[in-house]
Amino acid sequence: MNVVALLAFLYGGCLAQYSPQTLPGRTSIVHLFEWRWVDVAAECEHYLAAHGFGGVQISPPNEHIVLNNPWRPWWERYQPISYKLCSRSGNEEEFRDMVTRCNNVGVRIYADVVINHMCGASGGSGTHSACRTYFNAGAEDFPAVPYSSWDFNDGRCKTKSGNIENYNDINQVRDCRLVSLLDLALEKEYVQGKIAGYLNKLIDAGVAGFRVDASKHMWPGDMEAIFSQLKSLDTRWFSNGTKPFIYQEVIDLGGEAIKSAQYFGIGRVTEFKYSAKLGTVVRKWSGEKMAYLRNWGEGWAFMPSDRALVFVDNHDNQRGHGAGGASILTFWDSRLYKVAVAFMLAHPYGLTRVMSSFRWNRYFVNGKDLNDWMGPPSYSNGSTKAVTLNPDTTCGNGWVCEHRWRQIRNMVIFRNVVDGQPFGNWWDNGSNQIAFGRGTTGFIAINNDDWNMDVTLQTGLPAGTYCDVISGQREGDRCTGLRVIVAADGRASFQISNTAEDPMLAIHVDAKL
Ligand code: QV4
Ligand code: CA
Repeated sequence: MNVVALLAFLYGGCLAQYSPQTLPGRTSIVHLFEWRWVDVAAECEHYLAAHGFGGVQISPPNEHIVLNNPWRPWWERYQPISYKLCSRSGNEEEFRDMVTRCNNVGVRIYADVVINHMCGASGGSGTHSACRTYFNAGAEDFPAVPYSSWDFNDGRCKTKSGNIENYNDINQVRDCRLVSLLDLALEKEYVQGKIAGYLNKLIDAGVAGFRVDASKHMWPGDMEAIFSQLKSLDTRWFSNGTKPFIYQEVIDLGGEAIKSAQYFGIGRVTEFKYSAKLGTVVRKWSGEKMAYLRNWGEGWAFMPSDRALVFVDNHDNQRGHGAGGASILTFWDSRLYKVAVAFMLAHPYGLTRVMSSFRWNRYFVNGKDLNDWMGPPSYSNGSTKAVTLNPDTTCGNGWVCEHRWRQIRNMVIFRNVVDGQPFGNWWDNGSNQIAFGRGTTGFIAINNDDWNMDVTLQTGLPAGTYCDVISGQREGDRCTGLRVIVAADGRASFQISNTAEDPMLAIHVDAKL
């Protein structure tokens, strides 16, 4: 190995935990929230690989509590009972089969790992868990791990209730119970070893990394002690010595004692400001305008781009949980949602995660959705329904499949095409009409004003006729959508009606006719 290669290797090795280890040119991941493993595997093979998706965030794969009041809430999966690979999404065999099949078509799997706690204190005792494994929450007894009361933080927590009461007290946030969830003593080598064993089992199955749940509630030093015990990724699919991708769930909207930056040494961190702010801008609330997006990213006091995991909505804030607020855009507001997702995927900031949801019966009382607990589409015995496909490639059985919406799926490809190209050729009308390009490879124009947009702009693109990937796409030398003609000087005219189904146009060099 020459010196340059050696340096590149060492550099790559050191920074491995920030890279999703996707195939080259694949830049986004998708969260298939609550999908069954058999459906994820099929989606990798039949859709994600062909449409340029880099990987999938899956719901927690370990054994969790089963709750009947409310009935089978989605959040039961955030209450671990053991580290057996057995959950509402499927059993261990199905899990291993999914990871293998997705990797075989070049789509990575990232496991959502819940390692800060076990189930809630009032979870009862018995075998009401995904694999009927016995536990006793009151006695803090989880024999299948095994954990006993020695392995929990009770002694270290100083609040009266034993729960987190004040988010400005770092010790409480990390050593007390998050909404009564039994808080693991992560400073104990024994506990660290059990968790590292669980994560290594997932690595052995072939996962490429982890979404680390509730990271704010764990001391970075304890997390480092756990992650330093991790194996390299499976050499069936990854080169020798590749470390797992790590992205940590820390909700830092500013104003709390715990900052995202405290976790940068371990891996990437979720940038929740991105989701909250983008929703506010696209909704034009609080005096925000699309024109202000000119310096989006670090210019908005977000974390460094190479540390950020970004999204328009996630499984919590789309239903009012964890930093949810009225500004968050979701599939329920589909027109504005597509605008926000298109902007995210066109803009270079951060590593992008697309949300894929299920529908539930929202029931608002005084602005709060009383059905925010509702679990995935399921049968009366509690088993999750399959993701079925309609003839028009949308999903049935209550699955929303935002990632299959033409406008979103085609922008995932746009991001792959423009990868590495600089942000440039910004234009705005001082209000809510904006446009920008990515070097010489792609350009997007959005009209979020209440009047028509009609401008000629420098796109930076080579001359030619391009197919708009929002209204359609290039299929061979045919375009199923609108066309945009770029002149020899790189300029093109953009007319976007404010009442268009999707008020935007996006073109890139792979959609040139
Ligand atoms: C309730 C009360 C407690 C009370 C207890 C008594 O709130 O004060 O002591 O009953 O039994 C569920 C219920 C919650 C209940 C708790 C324990 O909603 O009301 O406590 O269970 O029984 C998800 C849901 C939570 C859910 C949890 C466990 O969002 O509602 O709690 O799963 O099932 C913060 C964190 C951030 C977190 C976010 C939601 O900093 O880390 O809140 N986000 C992640 C996940 C999220 C998950 C968890 C963390 C917990 O993304 O989905 O919470 O693993 O911002
Ligand atoms: Ca904790």
